[in-house]
Amino acid sequence: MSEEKQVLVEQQGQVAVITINRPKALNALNTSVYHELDAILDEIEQMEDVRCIILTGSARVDKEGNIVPQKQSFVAGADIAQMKDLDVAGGKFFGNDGNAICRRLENFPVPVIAAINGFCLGGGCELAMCCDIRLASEHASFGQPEVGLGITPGCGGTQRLARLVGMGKAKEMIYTARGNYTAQDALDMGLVNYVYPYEQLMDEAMKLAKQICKQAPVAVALCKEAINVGCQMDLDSALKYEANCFAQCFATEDQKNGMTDFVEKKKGPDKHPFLGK
Ligand code: CO8
Repeated sequence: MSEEKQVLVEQQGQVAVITINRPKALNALNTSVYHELDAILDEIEQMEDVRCIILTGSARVDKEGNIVPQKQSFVAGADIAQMKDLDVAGGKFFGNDGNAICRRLENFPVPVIAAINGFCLGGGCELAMCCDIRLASEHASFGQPEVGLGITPGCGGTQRLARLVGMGKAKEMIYTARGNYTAQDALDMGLVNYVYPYEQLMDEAMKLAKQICKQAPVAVALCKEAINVGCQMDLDSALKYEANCFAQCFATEDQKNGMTDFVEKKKGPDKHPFLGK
């Protein structure tokens, strides 16, 4: 019998939905999840015309086979059982593996939306923070519980959280190890963009993804690059970087068609679709 995949991918039109699939361990991240995720990103690069990714966690069912929204998990952290016996070299290896995949996702040439359907803790919160946009179910909970386990965050938590929510809130979350920040708390601090009832989360993520898919894909990719790279620079250098991205768009058919359609007042079926050229 073939082993169950720990990461699943399904193409729905121009959207690839990636699902971390270890529901019995609340989708905790171990080395094989990282490697499977990496392989799936290779696969997506080969897929025809994927313009957006949604990343979510597999649903957990109770003994009666029901999905209880309060008990769901996006990713409840890195796998504590796997980390328990690591030494310093092992810790470095594990951390490097996780960091490499998070960085790949962060710089992937199409936008990634995290659909946070439940526990979003430790390495799970770090994974979500690599995504471009985060949506949460109203029962999701957030936290960086690492210091309660005797470790620091190891996959960008000390860096991306501070950049996203400010140093004060990041330090509070990390130093207290509280794992029960609510979706509303996450919304208030800017960690997520929107909160939806559990049942609506994937539909809303898909709606947002489709809205992105309708835009000129080269321009979207260049916006992602300009924001990610520019935010690490001083403003003058970042503006030069943006100007270069802006200029590159004028080599695309999508710019020619998009602007011609506007000037000629073409709408609906008369309008050129954006082809990513
Ligand atoms: N690792 C391994 N197994 C886990 C994890 C985890 N992070 N979280 C849950 N599980 C397992 C449980 O052991 C349990 O397994 P079993 O059924 O075999 O006993 C199963 O999932 C279900 O969990 P619970 O019975 O505990 O479910 P509850 O609904 O009662 O509780 C909680 C849910 C509150 C989420 C609870 O499971 C919990 O506290 N989990 C741990 C959360 C945590 O501390 N996360 C941070 C981990 S450290 C980390 O992420 C460091 C990141 C560093 C990055 C490294 C770079 C790669």
